[in-house]
Parts: sequence; structure tokens; C-alpha cells
Amino acid sequence: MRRAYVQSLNSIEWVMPEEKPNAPVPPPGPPRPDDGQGAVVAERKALKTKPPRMYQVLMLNDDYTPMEFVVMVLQQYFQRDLETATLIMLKIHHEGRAVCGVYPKDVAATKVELVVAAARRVGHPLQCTMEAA
Ligand code: TYC
Repeated sequence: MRRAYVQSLNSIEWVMPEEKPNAPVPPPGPPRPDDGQGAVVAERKALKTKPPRMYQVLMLNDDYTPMEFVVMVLQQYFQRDLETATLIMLKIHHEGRAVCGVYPKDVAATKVELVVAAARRVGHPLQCTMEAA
């Protein structure tokens, strides 16, 4: 801002030419970098988090695991209703494999572990795997 001086009767005084006593206060401009004078600048950063990579949990067919057990697994571990669980079980039975659910990696891995453990506890050879969706 440039200042000018004017000479009054017997003194020199500094005046701000654009300053008028009742001039409206201009709105604040965009934030400026911290000048070390105590100014606080809020910066808005674009969020860079991506959604997690998802994994399909699949069950595979075999000749020994009872159909009822597979339906129970689909209801208990994949929150399927009886009708949906039966349809998924039949798809595995006829096509060899089917997707039971899609989850973030750690959730999918836990489901695989729980399903295989439940099957082995009662002596069934049911196979459950995961792969990137
Ligand atoms: N094929 C099995 C049977 O006839 C049933 C079955 C379905 C087994 C799905 C495994 O993931 C499976 N008893």
C-alpha cells in the first residue's frame, strides 16, 4: 500500500489516501501462508483414501460334505437366508464352485478360516478359498 504525505499548516503528516473513516471493511481474502506472526491457515487437502480391495469367498464342491451342512454354513457365516443359501449350495453342487460373499481382505480370510475349522471339527472335507474380486 503506498502512502503519501501532505503538508498541513506546520507539520508533515502521513495519510493513507484510500482510508476513509467509515469505509466498509473488505471481506477477508483467501488464506495466506503462515507469516510467523501468529496467523492460522486452514488448508483443505484432497482425501486420498481408496476403498479397500475386495475378495470373493468361494466354496468348492466335493462328494462327501452333506448339502445341509453347506446350507447351514452359508446361513451362519455368510448371513444368507434359507432360500438363498440353498440356491448357492446347489450352484456349487452343479457348477463346482460359487461365490458365498465379497469382503475386505481380513474379513474374507477370517471367514475362510472359520468355515474350514467348522467343517473339519465334524469331519467334512469342505473346501473354502478366497480370491481377489
Ligand atoms: N456335492 C455335495 C453332496 O452331494 C454337496 C456339496 C455342496 C458339497 C456344496 C460341498 O461346497 C459344497 N453331498
